[in-house]
Amino acid sequence: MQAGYRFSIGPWNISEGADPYGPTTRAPKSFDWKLGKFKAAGFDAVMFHDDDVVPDIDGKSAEQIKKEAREMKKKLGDAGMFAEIVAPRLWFSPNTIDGAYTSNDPKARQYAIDRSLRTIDIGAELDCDLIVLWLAREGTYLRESKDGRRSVELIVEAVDKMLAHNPKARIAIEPKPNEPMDHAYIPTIGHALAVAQLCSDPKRVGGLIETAHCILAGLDPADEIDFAMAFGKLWSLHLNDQNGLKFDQDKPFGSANLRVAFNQIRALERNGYAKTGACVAFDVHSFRATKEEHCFDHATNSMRTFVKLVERARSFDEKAAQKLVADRNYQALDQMVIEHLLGK
Ligand code: XUL
Ligand code: MN
Repeated sequence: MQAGYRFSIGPWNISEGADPYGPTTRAPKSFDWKLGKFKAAGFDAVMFHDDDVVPDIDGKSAEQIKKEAREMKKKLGDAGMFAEIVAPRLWFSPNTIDGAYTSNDPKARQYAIDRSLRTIDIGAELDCDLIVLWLAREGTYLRESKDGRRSVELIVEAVDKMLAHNPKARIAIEPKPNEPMDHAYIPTIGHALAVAQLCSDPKRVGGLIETAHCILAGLDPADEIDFAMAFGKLWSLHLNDQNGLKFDQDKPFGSANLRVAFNQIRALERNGYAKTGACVAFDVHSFRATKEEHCFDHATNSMRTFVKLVERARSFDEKAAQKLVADRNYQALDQMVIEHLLGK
């Protein structure tokens, strides 16, 4: 814990550098190797996809899945860490080529729900009640292929089944407007929280905001954080950065726009995010050109930048800023922010 915040990271955040135009550039690392890195860097928690905990999950029985989850729990406990979230990886399987909960094929929809319930079981074994849904393929390649209203109803139906499966489970929807789809059905936190209201137990449905996803939606992530926190519904956070409207870059936090990063920290600070007990996670990836020996630097750098920006947020002269606001002197306010970020 640094600056009062708890930090989390996922095994997928140490990646091998493949992109759609070329193969990997770094060797894969084992989970144990990654866990050692996470701990040494001061992370408190690990984020998981279901098959990060139980590889080849589709071929395993419910009992086997729980057994392997218990083994992971022990491994985490031995490292003094905990599981922050578990997310069903619903976008890899041949069953979900055209979507998971919103697929036009009822067998695909059933597969997605069954797998989500297994994810909740894994969470229970890990003592982790927070289930994240990144609704990767719940959208369309072309709009005429699905019915938007029906899709919302199918998502609500799926979430309701998850809520009924385990009364402790909480669902955090991670919105993203595009990629891999042309358009996704739950593009912003406003959409996610509206869906929560349609569910059988709205109190147990909230959100996870990712910087890059907000920028891809043309929104300011600080406003999205403020919005979710006004509802008490920001249950996790994926900080990273994104240089404009292109593929999801997952750059190190603050890498593209330091001021946007600063404003996200200000939003977390004014809303008391740290006090809610929720974690700050960095959903970041190395640049493809990164050498093997630097394959975790993007994560430790993100944490460093975060802690330094917390200091910048706490030392910002709010009184002076408020005076400029009252005087409508936004020119001076703008320069004050710039000079504060530049330091002495
Ligand atoms: C995809 C993304 C995912 C989720 C976890 O853009 O952010 O890594 O965070 O499933
Ligand atoms: Mn994410």
